Amino acid sequence: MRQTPSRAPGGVRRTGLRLALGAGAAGLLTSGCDARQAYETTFGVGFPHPVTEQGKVTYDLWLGSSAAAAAVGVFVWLLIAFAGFRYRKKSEDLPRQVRYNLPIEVLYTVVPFVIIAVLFFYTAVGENKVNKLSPKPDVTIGVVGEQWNWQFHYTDAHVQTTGVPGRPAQLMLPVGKKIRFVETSPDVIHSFWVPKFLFKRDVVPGRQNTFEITVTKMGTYVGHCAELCGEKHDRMDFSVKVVSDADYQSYLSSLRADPSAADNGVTAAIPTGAN
Ligand SMILES: [Cu+2]
Repeated sequence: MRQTPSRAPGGVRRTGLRLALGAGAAGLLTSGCDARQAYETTFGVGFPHPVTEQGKVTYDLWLGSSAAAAAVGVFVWLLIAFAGFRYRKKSEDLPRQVRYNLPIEVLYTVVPFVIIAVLFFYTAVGENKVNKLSPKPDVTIGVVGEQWNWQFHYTDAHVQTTGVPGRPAQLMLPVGKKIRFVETSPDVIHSFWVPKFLFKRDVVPGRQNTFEITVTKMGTYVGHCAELCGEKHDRMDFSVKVVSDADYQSYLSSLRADPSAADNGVTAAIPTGAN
């Protein structure tokens, strides 16, 4: 008597698996946005969503690093679980004692090195993008961090806004423009930090630090000093209001006509010789 082929159930299962994988892949292709959102939700782990072109670079680096860390973590947990179950105590006999396994030792030296090299590569590429300065920025803003407040120079309007206790400075910026920041400090090290920009840069006495940012989303964002700069360091908050270019230009015009028109802080013409 012939036996019923035993491959049939397995074949059905494999076909089902192929169909499921195909449907999954098709779903991913047709809902790229959903896949991206799921990727961000899984690996964003607390990072604010960026509102600048440069922040997007930092954000993507973070997502990639988190995904790599998760992959390594899961792999290590699986290895631990495997070793725990496979080699758990089975008798009172001493297990076979081994020393040195050159291939394994080379592997666990080389693999972390490769992981670090890949992370280093993407970090260096991302850092170069974030630090890139354009030959001709659209707007230049002077940033002065001093104990214990911020001063912003609208160099195009020749007007400055200085934060005072109870009235922190508000920096107005146009959306979609290349904005160059030139930082100086008359006293100690401060750090210009806007969390939603995913960026901070130290403000160091005796030197000018420069960076560029292009904001992609209008809104009002909080900023802080991220360097413990003295007793009243906690006072060093400010805000950044990002508006359309037309609104920014009319704001500059109003500042030129009447410096006291600034929303916050104390505004005045930039003294001769300052940024
Ligand atoms: Cu400070």
